[in-house]
Order: sequence, then structure tokens, then C-alpha cells
Amino acid sequence: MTNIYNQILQSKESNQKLLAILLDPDKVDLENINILSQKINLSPATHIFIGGSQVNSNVIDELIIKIKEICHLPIVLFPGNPSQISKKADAILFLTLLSGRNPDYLIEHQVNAVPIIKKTNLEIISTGYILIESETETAVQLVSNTKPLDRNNLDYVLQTSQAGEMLGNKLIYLEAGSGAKLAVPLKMITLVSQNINIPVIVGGGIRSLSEIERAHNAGADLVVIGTAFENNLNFFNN
Ligand code: 1GP
Repeated sequence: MTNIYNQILQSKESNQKLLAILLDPDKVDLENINILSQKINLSPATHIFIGGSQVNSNVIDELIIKIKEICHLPIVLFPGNPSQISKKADAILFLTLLSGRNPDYLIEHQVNAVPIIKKTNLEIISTGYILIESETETAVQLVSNTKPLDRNNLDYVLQTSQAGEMLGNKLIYLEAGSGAKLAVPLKMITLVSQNINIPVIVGGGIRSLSEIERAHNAGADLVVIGTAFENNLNFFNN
């Protein structure tokens, strides 16, 4: 698998929108993995993200091996902590929780992840991860013990995204949280994407094909869909 990040950059340049299906290994039933992988093959997804707030890596290895038997999309880890790193994946979003002020999620987990990552061939994609308030207390908030950014303070979210870019992150991920009641505001997506040069990922609380399209049109380079597909494997047929 060649450089996933370069492919994301090329897609941004040619305005080709990307879509990731997020699989939470805790919620995927390995018995149904063949059907799930076939559904992914039939969907417009360009990437598979794997991660969750509380999973451990044994399950992740097995899940990735099974998916790869059927599905050939790039598999990108989206880990909640270092125990979720699997060498079976192709790349890892090396996340910094820029919206929070918890040092564990700013540097501690990253330092602890290094010896594990060094034993893999994973492509490292450093990603500034920004949690946006969504009227729901999301798992990220609980697990990281941090507060999301105010969804009405667009300037501060932009400033945070720009700080992330200046720090050298390769992507900015605007996250409402899995199963969020409110997705990231479209105005916010537009403001951020127009004022940084790196690609923008948007996820959390997106429940329909038209919402995916709206997020893309607002400026998201890659949209992530988790819960809606998890709850309905025919999501993309509707
Ligand atoms: C969560 O952005 C992802 O990290 C996806 O969220 O499960 O709400 O689609 P959903």
C-alpha cells in the first residue's frame, strides 16, 4: 500500500471527496464480517477507519485480517489509546486532542505509543483532533476527561485548527463525537477548510447521505460515518 496521506492530498487538490467508514471493533460481530466487508465494497467508501474509545488490540488484529480478505480499501487506525495499535493496518492517525487540556491526550499517550509503533510499518499521519460541542456527552469527552469547544465560537475553533496546522499536523479532524446529536456545523467546516491548507476530516452525528454531501460541499475533504452504517448495513443503498 503506497502513501495514504499523499493520496488524500491528491484528492484534495482534484476536489475528489473522500469517505471513511468507521468500525468500532467492540461493536462489530466477527461472525458477520463477510457481509459487512461486502457492503463496504459496494459503498462509496474510500477508507476504513478502525477504532473506538475502549477497545483492545487482539480483537483489532483479527478484525483487520478478516476485512482484508474481502475488502481492499486502505485501513487506517483511529485509536483511543496506545493499546489499540495494530500492525495489520496500513496507517494510523497519530492524534493530538487539541480541543482538550488533558496532558495525557496531548503528549503522554503519544510518547507511550512510540515503542509500539516502531515495531510496525504503519504510515504515521499526525492529526489535530478537535472535539466540538454537540449537545451530547460523547465517549471522547468521558474517556479523555476534556471539554469540547463551543460550537458557536467559530473563531476559536479556527484558531485551534490553525494552531494544529502550525504545529505540523497533516490533517485536522473536526469531531462532534460518535452518535452525536448535532453534527459539526456546516459554517464551521467552511471557515476552517478555507483558512487552513491541510485536509479537513469531519465526523460525528452524520446520519444520512444528504448530510454526507452537505459536509463535503461545505469543505470537508473526508467525511467519517460510523453509527449510521453500524445500525444499518444498507445505509448506502437507500
Ligand atoms: C466518531 O466521527 C466518528 O469518531 C463517527 O461518528 O458514529 O456518529 O458516525 P458517528
